[in-house]
Amino acid sequence: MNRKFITILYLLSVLVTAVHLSGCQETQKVRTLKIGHTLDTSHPVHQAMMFMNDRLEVISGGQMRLDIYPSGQLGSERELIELLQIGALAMTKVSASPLEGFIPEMKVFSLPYIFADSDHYWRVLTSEVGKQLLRSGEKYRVRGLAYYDAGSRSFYSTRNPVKEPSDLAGMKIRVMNSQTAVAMVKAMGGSPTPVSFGELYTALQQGVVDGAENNPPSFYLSKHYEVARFYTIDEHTSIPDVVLISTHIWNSLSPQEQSWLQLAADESVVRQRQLWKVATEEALQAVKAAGVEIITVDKDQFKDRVTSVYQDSKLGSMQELINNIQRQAQ
Ligand code: EAX
Repeated sequence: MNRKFITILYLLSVLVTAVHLSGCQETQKVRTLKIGHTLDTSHPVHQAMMFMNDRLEVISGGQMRLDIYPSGQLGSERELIELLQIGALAMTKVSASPLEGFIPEMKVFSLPYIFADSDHYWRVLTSEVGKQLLRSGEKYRVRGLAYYDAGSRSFYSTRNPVKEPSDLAGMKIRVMNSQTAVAMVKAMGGSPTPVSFGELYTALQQGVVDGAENNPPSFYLSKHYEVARFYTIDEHTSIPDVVLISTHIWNSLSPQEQSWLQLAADESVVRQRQLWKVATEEALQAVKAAGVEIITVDKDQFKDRVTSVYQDSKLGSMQELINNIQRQAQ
């Protein structure tokens, strides 16, 4: 069977399951929204979703709740977005990186070193531009509800440490399903290899890839540090996580249900940012204690290598957006 056919069969089976479980179920007048994600239950994203559920139940007086499916049980981030588009799944949280395959403007978030620091990052996310980007998914049948903190991503490797960009030469580096991530690793001199997050531990262990890149909590909680013993703090990207709802499901909610859900999502953002900060500190300490070598580098060396990523012709139409983000640096 070819891949396309398998995908169609898979989607059909999901659709049939959806009729049973329903992306949005009404049992005894309780609206239950299914939300799937790819991270572990100990991850701040999952914890924040549990908080969102608690708040939703309280705010709605017990009339709405979430049903959370962690650890990629329902598919990779790309597949989860597709399920939202057909309304077979109500909600998800994905990185803005794979989202660029559906919403081109999201590419700007995967540009290396676009944010000067975390203040700049949050200033942009909460600005009019950030809000517009969140809403830009509507025409692709996914509505952004909120941004979660996903910190900064750095390289990690199994055999050799990355101390400067030239160390990436000949290394296969796992990237997310994102053209911008591919372009970035290429520009830095590595060989980008898209692998889904759920398959990455084995890919690192078996030498399918020589390294990957992620933020400290995901590096730690995925246990990738067990096989990748070098973590290089080059912080090349700060790509937000995006909480999404299928527009099919959103439009089926009453205005009151929509506002309850939006409020619970907004409150979960505040909680997630607190959880994130603690999780980042804990992750770095824990991997260090487990013997991972943490390498600090001259970030400018990495920055100097990625100017070509900004010259990509497909970014042409997004120049105004990029300028707007860069103008908010101070
Ligand atoms: O969105 O695929 C990844 O590396 C992401 O960081 C992760 O799944 C969270």
